[in-house]
Amino acid sequence: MEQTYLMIKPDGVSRKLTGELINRFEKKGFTLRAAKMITISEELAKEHYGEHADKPFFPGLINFITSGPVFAMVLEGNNVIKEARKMMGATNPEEASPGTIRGDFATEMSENIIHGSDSKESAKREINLFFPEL
Ligand code: RTP
Ligand code: MG
Repeated sequence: MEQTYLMIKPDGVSRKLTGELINRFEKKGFTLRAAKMITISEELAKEHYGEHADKPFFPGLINFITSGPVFAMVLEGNNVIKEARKMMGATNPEEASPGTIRGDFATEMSENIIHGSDSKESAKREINLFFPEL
């Protein structure tokens, strides 16, 4: 069964959206396989977002994602990588449709509530990075 890596970002955790978001994914029919609350080190953040290392927003992104606890999850189900991304909505909340997580709960790109793996390769890499025991 397909698995993806999801992470409720520090803004989502501090706004107490963790339960609401888990609820959405479970109601959809996906299974929570693993979960933990962690504060990410700078090193892990840079590894996770390595593909963006050369982008101008990288320092701000690293600063933000390490600014407080995140809720890290492995979610399992049919086509879950793509479906979870659909449920999250567009990266920029201004473009995210109502009904999506970013469309419903965020207003700006820098604080967009949740991360989700964008491909099978990313999912494998990110699950290994955050849940090496699985
Ligand atoms: P994520 O990795 O966090 O799930 O988000 P994503 O796939 O939808 O978007 P991605 O392109 O991977 O970007 C990672 C995060 O960097 C911030 N970002 N800022 N132009 C910008 O200012 C810009 N572009 C991206 C966002 O917070 C995005 O979630
Ligand atoms: Mg991404």
